[in-house]
Amino acid sequence: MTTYQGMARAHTNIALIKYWGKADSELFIPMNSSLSLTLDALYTDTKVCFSEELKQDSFCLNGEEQAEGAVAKISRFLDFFRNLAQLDLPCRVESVNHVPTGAGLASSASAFAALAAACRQALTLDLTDQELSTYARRGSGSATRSIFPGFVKWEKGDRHENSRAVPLDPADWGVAMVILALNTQHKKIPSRQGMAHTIETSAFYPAWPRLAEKHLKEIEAAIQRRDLKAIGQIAEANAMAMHATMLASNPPFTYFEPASLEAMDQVRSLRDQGYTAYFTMDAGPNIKVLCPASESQEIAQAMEEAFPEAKVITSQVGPGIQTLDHWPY
Ligand code: 2P0
Repeated sequence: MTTYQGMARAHTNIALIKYWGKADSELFIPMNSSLSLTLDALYTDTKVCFSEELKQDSFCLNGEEQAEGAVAKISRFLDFFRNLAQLDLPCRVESVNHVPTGAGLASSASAFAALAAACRQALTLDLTDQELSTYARRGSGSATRSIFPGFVKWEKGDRHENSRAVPLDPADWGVAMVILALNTQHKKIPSRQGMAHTIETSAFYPAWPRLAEKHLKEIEAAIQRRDLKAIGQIAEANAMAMHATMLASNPPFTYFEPASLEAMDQVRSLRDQGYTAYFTMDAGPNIKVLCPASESQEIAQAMEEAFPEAKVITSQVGPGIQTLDHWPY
């Protein structure tokens, strides 16, 4: 019986320079390069088993068997690896997402990075981490960056092979992030759909790739000199610029909710009190606060007091993908 098994863990990442818009939606080539911080607190463990004993692909997430649509998406992704290994075996995929339930933080970034790493291990594929990031990208753009630890750049490239992640800095100099999960009931627009609509209709979109590339140069210089204040200022400006492109689309839409705006105010007020705290926000209402690790507990406490309904998660910087030698469940 031929069976190939692999297990891997990948952590999620939060973009400080955002990816918003695809130049090629087939290949997932982005309109601009982006940059993120990998987080320790949120991750996905994934086990794959390619076997001739199986009849078809299947996918179990957090102990729940997934429906046809979700399996089809996974199957298309597995095909990249089956093609590389030149084999045609069905695969069983099991994943456990370590994301607090109901926090509105479910992420495809750690999911596809873990799946790609598990496939590489199972099929003993001769792929570097950088090459692996190009495959992770084909599952979800943000997964490209979850292959590496710390501050990671996703170079946009112009074809499959060169749209890849580059590790910039392990961020092991006291960087942290406090996540304010606002857990609202509002149904969000999937980011894939949101970015396509923004490109098609937003009068502000043409300015976005240029601004993002400028922010990227500035933030890379700030990372190099370990200037967390400058990193935070650039990240905050970049997030707001991305959200502005959506406000200027037609019909307009936004991920801002009243609580998101209140949380931004809270971060500004923490700054007034002397904290080095800067926010960013993605395709949902949650606010993430970049800060020094030494201030993260006090910032988290202030957030908990201001938003008693929310879940507050303090995260250190996360590692890159890891293979697992046993399945911890
Ligand atoms: C980012 N986001 O850079 C940006 C900021 C959301 C806002 O990457 O279509 O789930 O699978 O490539 O990666 C979310 O988009 O989209 C995202 P697809 P993805 O983190």
